Amino acid sequence: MPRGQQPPCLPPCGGGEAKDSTRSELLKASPEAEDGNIEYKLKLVNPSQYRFEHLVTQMKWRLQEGRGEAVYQIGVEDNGLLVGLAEEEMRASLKTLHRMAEKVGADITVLREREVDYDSDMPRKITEVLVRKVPDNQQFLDLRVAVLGNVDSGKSTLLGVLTQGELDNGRGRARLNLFRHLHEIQSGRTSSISFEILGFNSKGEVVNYSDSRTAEEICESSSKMITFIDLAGHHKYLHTTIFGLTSYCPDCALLLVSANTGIAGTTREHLGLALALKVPFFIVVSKVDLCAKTTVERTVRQLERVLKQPGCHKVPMLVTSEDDAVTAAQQFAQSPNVTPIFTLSSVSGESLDLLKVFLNILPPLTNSKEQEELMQQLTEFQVDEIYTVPEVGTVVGGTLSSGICREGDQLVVGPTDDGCFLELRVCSIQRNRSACRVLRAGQAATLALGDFDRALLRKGMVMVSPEMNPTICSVFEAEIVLLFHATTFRRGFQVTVHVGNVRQTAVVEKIHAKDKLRTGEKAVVRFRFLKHPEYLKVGAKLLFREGVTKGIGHVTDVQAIAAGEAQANMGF
Ligand SMILES: Nc1nc2c(ncn2[C@@H]2O[C@H](COP(=O)(O)OP(=O)(O)OP(=O)(O)O)[C@@H](O)[C@H]2O)c(=O)[nH]1
Ligand SMILES: [Mg+2]
Repeated sequence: MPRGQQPPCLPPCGGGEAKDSTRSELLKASPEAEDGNIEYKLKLVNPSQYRFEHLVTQMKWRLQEGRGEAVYQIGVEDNGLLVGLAEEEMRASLKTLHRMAEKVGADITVLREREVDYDSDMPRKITEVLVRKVPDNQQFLDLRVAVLGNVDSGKSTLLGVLTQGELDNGRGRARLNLFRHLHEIQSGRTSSISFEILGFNSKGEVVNYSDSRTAEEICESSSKMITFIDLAGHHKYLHTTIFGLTSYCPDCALLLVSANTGIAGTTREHLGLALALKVPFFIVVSKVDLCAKTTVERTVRQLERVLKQPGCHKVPMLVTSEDDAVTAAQQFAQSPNVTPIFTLSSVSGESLDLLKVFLNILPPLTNSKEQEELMQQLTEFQVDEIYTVPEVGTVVGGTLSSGICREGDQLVVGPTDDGCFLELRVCSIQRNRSACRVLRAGQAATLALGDFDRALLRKGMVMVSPEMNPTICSVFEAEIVLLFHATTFRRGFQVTVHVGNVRQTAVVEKIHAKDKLRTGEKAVVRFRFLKHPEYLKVGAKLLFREGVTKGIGHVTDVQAIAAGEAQANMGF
């Protein structure tokens, strides 16, 4: 179901606001949506062979809608009436559900059971079941989560704890495996972008380095894989953090806030980035072991206040039980405004389980139709990192933004400084350090390019199918909002522009219909890249900054240039 529609999931029966709800509200969920991955079933008792086949087909369709995951709510009528089933009927229904899942090769896990009380002597229950099947052409279901938050809020530590399976000692032990540079180990500060993986098997159990030695082993045992993108909290590395958020196309972001400091340092800035880039996010309040309950509550209240402000328009949802975590995952997937808030500790492990329940159930946030459409398009891979690997040669890391990429594909990469695209061959593909033959739109991977000269590549380039004929430009227009500028923003001003994985200094050539801009004002602005042309698409989200100056917007026009004309166009 497309995000933004009314969530059809059940209202929570324990905790939170549900306690205040009247009984009639509790007994009705939103009617079942025709598309989407949630299916209501009143009962599934002894179906005829014909009906069973129909149920199996329907399950396949729901799984396809949820890109490998579906939720069945048993005991609920199509119109959302929470009727409930007596124990015997429920047992028979779950047995049928098992048979259906077996037939399609899926696994099922009971998410939760709840009683509906109609004042009768016989207790009736509703059971919510997660059905998961890794699509035949995929190794596992895949979700990317960017991790944001102020310096020292505990981002790397939380990821260390989740992915290594051992608690932290409060002095930085858990984050040690995540650091990539010596200076990071010495300072305790993340300066680069690192990727960490957390798997879940078909039963919803965590698969991480506590019982697997290598990433390959984790991939092999998992049916769902969460890739966390650990970003830097320090202001000094904001460019890298923005790059992580704009170029790796995360499904959602996790914003970490330390319980003892509350919103501090770069928290607001990171929150603003997620809002500007329309990346849905949830919040984890960490370090609850360090402070009194009242301090944790104060931080949560502060967050709730900020989230509800007109600029944010979010609906905060505090998660305090497993039941809340299930509801939060479903509502978060269906409405971009719902913002779950977890409170936990990476040292005592308190409430870490709730976050794991949430992550296990959280479905991919793009729906199957969008995904299908992206896969039909021509191949386009964003180059985010470049390495040289001994005995392999040049390797690029990045994300396939559209189409499909196979081992052996011939692609072109560019634009070079003079606006050309160069031919190359994809020798092999790896995802999460394991070999993979086919890459699909939305997936991140590393591609080995054999002896292709590394010096010809740079971050921000694209590798596309030769038929694409990509438009490149050094001059483009964007509709922008100036978020902050100390004085006035005028022609001749230079800023660092971020569009997807493109990051380059550009000069403001013209502000349409105005000669200057002040904080909060909107305009269409013409920019010119200073170094080399870039591949940009109309409609792409744009972010720019220079010192305290900040702005966001989207590309409205590109002045396309032909290959080879670039040098002249850049004024060289
Ligand atoms: N007591 C306690 N300490 C924690 C907790 N989480 C993290 N820490 C400590 O907080 C310090 C900072 O944690 P990091 O994980 O490096 O913070 P970060 O957000 O990754 O910081 P940057 O990468 O610099 O942005 C470390 O000394 C951790 O041991 C927690 O839940 N409780
Ligand atoms: Mg860190």
